[in-house]
Amino acid sequence: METKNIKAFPKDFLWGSSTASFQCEGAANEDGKGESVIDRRVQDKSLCDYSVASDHYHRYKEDVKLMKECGLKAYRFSISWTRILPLGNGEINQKGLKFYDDLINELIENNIEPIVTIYHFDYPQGLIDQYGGWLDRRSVEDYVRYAEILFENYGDRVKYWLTINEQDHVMHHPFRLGLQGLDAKESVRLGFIANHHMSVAGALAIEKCHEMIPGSKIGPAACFDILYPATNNPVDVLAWKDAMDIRNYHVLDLNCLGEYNGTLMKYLEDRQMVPSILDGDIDIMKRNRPDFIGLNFYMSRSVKENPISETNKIGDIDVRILPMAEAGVYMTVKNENLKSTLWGWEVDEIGLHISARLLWDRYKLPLLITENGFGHVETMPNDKEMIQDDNRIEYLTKHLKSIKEAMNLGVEFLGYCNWSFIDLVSGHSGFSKRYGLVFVNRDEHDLRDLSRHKKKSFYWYKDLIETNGEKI
Ligand code: BGP
Repeated sequence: METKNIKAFPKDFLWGSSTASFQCEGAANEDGKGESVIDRRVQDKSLCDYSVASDHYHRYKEDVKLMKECGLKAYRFSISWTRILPLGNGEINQKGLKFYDDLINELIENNIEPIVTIYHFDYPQGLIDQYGGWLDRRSVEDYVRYAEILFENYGDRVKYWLTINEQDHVMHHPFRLGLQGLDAKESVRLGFIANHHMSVAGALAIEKCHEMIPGSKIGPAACFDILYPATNNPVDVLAWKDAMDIRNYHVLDLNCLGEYNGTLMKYLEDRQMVPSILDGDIDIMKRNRPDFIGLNFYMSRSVKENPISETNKIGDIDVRILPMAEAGVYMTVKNENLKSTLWGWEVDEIGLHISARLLWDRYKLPLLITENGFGHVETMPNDKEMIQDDNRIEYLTKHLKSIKEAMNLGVEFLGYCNWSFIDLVSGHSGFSKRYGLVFVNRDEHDLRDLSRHKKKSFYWYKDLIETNGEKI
């Protein structure tokens, strides 16, 4: 609805920007870093050279200087588990600890609040080799020990923590679990086992964080690509409700309520996919509620019914990026009302407004936008020019407006971190899909000079932060 007297952003709003370790650091084999599932997957450099990424490991001072110039109040980054523990458990690598110690000090000296993601996709290959990683219960203990090391070493300076980035993505992408060559159905079944272990591990990390760092705030970073019913036919609305419970709410229900929702449990039972839940697991999750929800938002999707037939049987799953369709549950269809990015992501700022309100109604936890951004192809400008990324500015402006509107209706927000500060390696599309406020001069294979160049959106964001979002 139209509302009057839209509130201003709060004075302590965390205007920030995000990255993740493997996507920006590079130095994949330096200073004792161990191998992660990402390193294993990208040994074949046909897509892109990840081992250098944006070279942030060597240029972090220059990058923090740019953050300072932009006026960032917060920087969300992830710690590479295998820099700290090369095998995922066992010996600590002091050089890895030192890198993040230096980065955190640099941020604090520049009055930038560090927001640390404990684990963002780059799971230790060593734990896959030892016992199969998240599929084994031992993964819970190893994750918690790793988190404790971070709390012990950085807790005096870091107050904001994120447990796991996009647990729902990890469980649906076999390569993030170190799995290969499985059929879709089996990988979904194993994904739910991993999901349970991640949920318990995340809850135990919340417990430790609260014990070890008084006044700290910790929560999950969840991807919530909101779904819409494709039509007002009740069968499509019902498919939408099922898909929301099974695809969108299920991880946050575990993280924030300590519950397997009823729809999900029935779905798992019918497919013989209920993971083993030990006595006490539900209690661990229930008693360790996060302080906020980190929300990664990029797009919406639309769904319709997907009736069972002779050729479309229960358990049939179409795995492209995520399970996009399931026989007897739902199928994803194009939304003709929305424009898409070059990668087919349907741009939908109103979807962010609706998501924020749905999450607030269900969990009553403040939101911290941990990712939101526009991926596009951009080329190095000549000396006197600047990249005119007006499309990115428009995307970010509209999404921030939605946040303000949701705020006006009572939703609490701690801050906003766009994805990403500098250009970095995309999760699926190499270096040609750029999100940064700062251009990094390289392409997929030619590393060029990796120099940094401020885009128009950098100056737009700087101005916005200076005026506390007044122009939104
Ligand atoms: C999120 C991930 C990020 C980032 C982003 C954009 O799912 O948390 O790591 O990659 O999506 O996705 P992509 O790089 O595939 O465009």
